[in-house]
Amino acid sequence: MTRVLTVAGAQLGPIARDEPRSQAVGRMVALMEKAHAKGAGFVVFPELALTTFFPRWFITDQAEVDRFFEAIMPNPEVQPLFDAARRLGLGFYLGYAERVREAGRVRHFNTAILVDASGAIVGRYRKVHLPGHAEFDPKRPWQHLEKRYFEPGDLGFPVFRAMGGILGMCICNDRRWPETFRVMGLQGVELVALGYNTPVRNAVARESEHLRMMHNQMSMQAGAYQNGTWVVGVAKAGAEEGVDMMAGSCIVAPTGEIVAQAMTEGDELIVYDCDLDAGRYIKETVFNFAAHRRIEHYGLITSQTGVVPPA
Ligand code: CDV
Repeated sequence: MTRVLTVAGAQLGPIARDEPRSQAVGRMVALMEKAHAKGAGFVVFPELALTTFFPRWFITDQAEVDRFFEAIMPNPEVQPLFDAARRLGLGFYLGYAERVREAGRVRHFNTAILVDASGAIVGRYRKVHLPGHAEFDPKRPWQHLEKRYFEPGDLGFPVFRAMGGILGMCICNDRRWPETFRVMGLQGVELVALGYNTPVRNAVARESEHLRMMHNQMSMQAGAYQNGTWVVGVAKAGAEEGVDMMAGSCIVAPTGEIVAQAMTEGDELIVYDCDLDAGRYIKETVFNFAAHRRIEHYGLITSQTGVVPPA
């Protein structure tokens, strides 16, 4: 018996700085309805899907920064997403800026949640690999201040039994780090959902658009193949507040092949029937971890961050 989960990647076009949550949520519910009409059971939205990608601005007023964050999830403005999940029988992955009071202080995370088809939050992930910088950088045409506005995630890379399979999450820059996928691979992950906000151009170095798209795809394809898992990568795309954001949302099979890909830079749905057992033969042969991993040689990966060349 096959375990097929029909998955939709719900790419979003740009969201303006002053676009109200209700408008973005309305666009997302429309995509959920389309996904349902195409038989999908799970929808993946981008990173920070409810607002514009605000880390591109240096903002000193914390109250203004906090306007991009959600202090409660769900809250009345995003409730239509949860209602649609229940009404349509659709699970979803949602990236958003999380503001939470924990351990007696206010904390800020770049977060994704997994919501099941009953509209219940069944998983949470907080972005581990925060790119960019913490102070204003005058050399950049736009800023990337994730290290200013967020703390690194503190939940690791958990996986969840949901939607009939073993699902994991990561967020944007995480996809470039093989450790992200391997930690989930070691928990038997079958589908990794991820959202991204990636500028088409490199803010600090010369790098062709073609190369940047290649790196985007290559990271997800390698993560998929090396762990025998589906990967669903979904963009916030198009010209957002003067910065061109990469599109190319895609669904990658456990073989590493891209099986569905967005063609536009706007709101667009891609759909594929993902057989959650399709990666089993990879997990049992070339990437049979129990048979082939040599952990006695991997110590540097968890004991050292930067490069230490030989003397
Ligand atoms: N939102 C991101 O994490 N973006 C990074 C950019 C800055 C390179 C990414 O890895 O796509």
